[in-house]
Amino acid sequence: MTMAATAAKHDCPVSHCDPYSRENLMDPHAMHAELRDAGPVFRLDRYDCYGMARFAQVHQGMNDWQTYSSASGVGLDDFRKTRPWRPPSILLEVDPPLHTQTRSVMSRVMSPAAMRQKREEWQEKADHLVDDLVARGSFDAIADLANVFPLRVFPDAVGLRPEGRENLLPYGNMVFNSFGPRNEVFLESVANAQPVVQWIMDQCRREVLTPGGFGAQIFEAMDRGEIDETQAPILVRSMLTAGLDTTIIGIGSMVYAFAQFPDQWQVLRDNPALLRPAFDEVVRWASPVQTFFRTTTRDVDVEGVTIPDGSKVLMFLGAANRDPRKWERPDDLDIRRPTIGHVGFGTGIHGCVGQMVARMEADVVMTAMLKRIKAIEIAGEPVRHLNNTLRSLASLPVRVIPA
Ligand code: OVV
Repeated sequence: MTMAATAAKHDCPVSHCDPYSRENLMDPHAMHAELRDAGPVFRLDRYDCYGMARFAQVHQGMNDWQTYSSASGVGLDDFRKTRPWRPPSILLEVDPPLHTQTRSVMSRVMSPAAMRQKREEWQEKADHLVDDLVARGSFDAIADLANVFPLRVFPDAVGLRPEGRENLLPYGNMVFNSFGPRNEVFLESVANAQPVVQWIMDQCRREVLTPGGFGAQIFEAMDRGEIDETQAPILVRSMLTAGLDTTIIGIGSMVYAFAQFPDQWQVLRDNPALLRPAFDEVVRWASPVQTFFRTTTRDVDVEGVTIPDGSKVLMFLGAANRDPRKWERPDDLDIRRPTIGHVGFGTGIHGCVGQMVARMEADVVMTAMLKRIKAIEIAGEPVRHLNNTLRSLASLPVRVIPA
C-alpha cells in the first residue's frame, strides 16, 4: 500500500496548561505561543477538552457551526450533561434554525442605519466627556472614560430606567466568568449574585422599557410574530449581558493601544479616515473576548487528528488574532495593516451582532480625542481586571497632551 492511500493519522498533542490560572489570565501571550506551537488542535487535559489556537483552525471551526455547535453552551459546561446556571441565551447558545430567527431581530435593531441615528447625540456626549478629561490633563482611562461613556449612552439606547444600573457591570462580569471553570475568579464574581440577576430579569419586561429603545423594538418584533413572548425578554437580556463590558473594554483598549504605540496615534491624527480600520486593529490586537467554546456534533478530523463527537473545543480568539502564521509582527499595533478576517468579533453566523454599537461608541470617543489630544502617555502602572473570558484593565492612569 502506498503512503497516499490513507490520510496520515496523528496522536493529539496534550497540554497541561491552565488557561484559567491567575497567571495566564494576567498575561496569556506566552501560553498562546505554546498552544499554537503544540499543533493545529490539542487536548487540555486539565479540563478534559480540546483547544485550537492557530488562526486557520479557529477561523475554520467558527465558520462550521454544523460541526462546531453552540447549542450545548459556549462555555466549559456542557448543557447536555449539567443544567445551565441561567436560562440559555437564544442567540449565543443555540444553532440554526432558531438562531437565524433571533439573530435577524437583533441585527435589525442594531443595524448600521439604526446606529447612524445615534451619531449626533453620542458625539455630543463624547465631546463633553473628553472636554472635561482634557481639561484635567491626567485621568484614569478606565475609571474616568472607558467605564463612563458606554454607561452614558447604551442603557438609554436600550431604554432602561435610571434606577439600578449599577447592576449591569457585575452581571456581565459574572456571565463572562461563567463560560470558564468554577475557579476563584468566577466565585468572587457571583458572591451576592441573586439581587443582580433578579434586577436584570426585571428590566427585560416590556412594561419597564422606554418606548422607541432597542428593548421596545424587540417587543415590536414580537408583535409582528417574529419571536414569541417568552423569547423577547431573553433577547433583551442578551443586550444587557453582551453590550456593556465588551464595549467598555473596546474603548479602554483603544486608549491603551495608542498610549503604547504613539506613532500610530500620529498616523491616525494625520488621517482620521483610518478610524474604522484602526478600531478593527485594536480589536485584533487586544481581543477583548479571549475565548469561546464549541461542541463537536460528530467525529471530526483536524489535520490528521480526530476530535471525537461531543467534545468541548476551546477556541482561542486572542491567540488566533496574534498568530504569526497569519499576521506579520502580530504583537505590533499597525492601523494600516489589512485586518480583514480577524476573529476579535468572532466570525461566522455568531459573529458579533452588536458590533455596530461598539463601532459607533468607539468612533465618537476617538473622534473627540483626535480633535483635542496630541499625545497620550501612560502615567502609572496599569492594573488588570481578571475574568475567565474577557481581557481587561481595572485602571490605566494616563496624561494627555492637548492638541
Ligand atoms: C456574546 C454574548 C455574551 C454573553 C451573553 C450573551 C451573548 C447572550 O446572548 O446572553
